[in-house]
Amino acid sequence: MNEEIKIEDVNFVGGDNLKFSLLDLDSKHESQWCPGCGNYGIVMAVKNAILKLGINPKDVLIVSGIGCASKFPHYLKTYGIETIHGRALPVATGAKLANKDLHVIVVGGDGDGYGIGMGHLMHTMRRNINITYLINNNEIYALTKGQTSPTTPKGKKTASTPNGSIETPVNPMALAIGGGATFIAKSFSGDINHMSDTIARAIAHKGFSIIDIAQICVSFNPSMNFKWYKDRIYNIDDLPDYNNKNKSWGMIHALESQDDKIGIGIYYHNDDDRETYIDDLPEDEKLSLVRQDINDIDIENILDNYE
Ligand SMILES: Cc1ncc(C[n+]2csc(CCOP(=O)(O)OP(=O)(O)O)c2C)c(N)n1
Ligand code: SF4
Repeated sequence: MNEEIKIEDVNFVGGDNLKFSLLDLDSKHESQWCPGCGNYGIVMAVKNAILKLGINPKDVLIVSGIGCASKFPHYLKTYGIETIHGRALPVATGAKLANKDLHVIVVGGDGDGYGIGMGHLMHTMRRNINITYLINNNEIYALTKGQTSPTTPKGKKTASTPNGSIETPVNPMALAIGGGATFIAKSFSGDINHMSDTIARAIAHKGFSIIDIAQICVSFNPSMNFKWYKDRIYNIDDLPDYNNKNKSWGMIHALESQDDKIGIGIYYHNDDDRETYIDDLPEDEKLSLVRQDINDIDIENILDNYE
């Protein structure tokens, strides 16, 4: 069973906390991603985060939807499940409720999370399910070859908008603050150190954590390349009044961060924001449901009601 992780104990720069190695996390599956895809860096960062936190890979479950990003579970030697487009969060919620000792990490694209899966995202945030959600946001539907997604910038020409998108994109950080997530961050697939540190903090957070990762897609969004991002990215923790405990601060800066100026960092982080969903479930109070003895449970009375 996992011990609770205390983020102060984590040595982010050295290797003192390493109990496992990168080899322990290597799935040996051949990659189906394009050379140069930002998803490679994100896999590396998740591995780094798991190692730095000293988590046993057997205690990790990675859940995804469908899309390029959703091939993620294939490339780490942890438990993993590739589910249905937009449905990763309900599956992850069920897994966490059944076994609260698992570190559940959900990974998917912006179409998966902010499009078809948006309803699930809102309810997972308000319930404060203690899982981590990574959205590999390449601002396009990549697997299906380049249609507009909910984060595609207005005016962008795509396979489905040959004259330019006429829709206003979702602002992920503002959405998450409004939705009640209790750890909200933005990172960049070209900055492995930033992602590793942010993902480790998100996993260690008690509550629902979401990281929107600006992800390079060299094949279907080639104009938004490494240099394009580097010219626009700034670190929000360099701002003189940085205060990630204050939702209003986070919201103001989330609304300022759009495609011409992209602020990476933690917008909001509060372990004491409110109870997690499982904290309010008496059945889950001591032992995970999967570890509880069900031999003495008699459901005959309940079943009788349905006769
Ligand atoms: C229910 C359902 N609707 C539509 C699809 C087709 N489909 C597969 S992946 C995808 C979108 C992929 O974009 P995104 O989620 O952003 O991930 P990416 O491929 O960019 O990583 C769509 C529409 C599907 N597989 N299932
Ligand atoms: S199409 Fe884009 S997102 Fe998909 S594997 Fe290739 S580079 Fe990555």
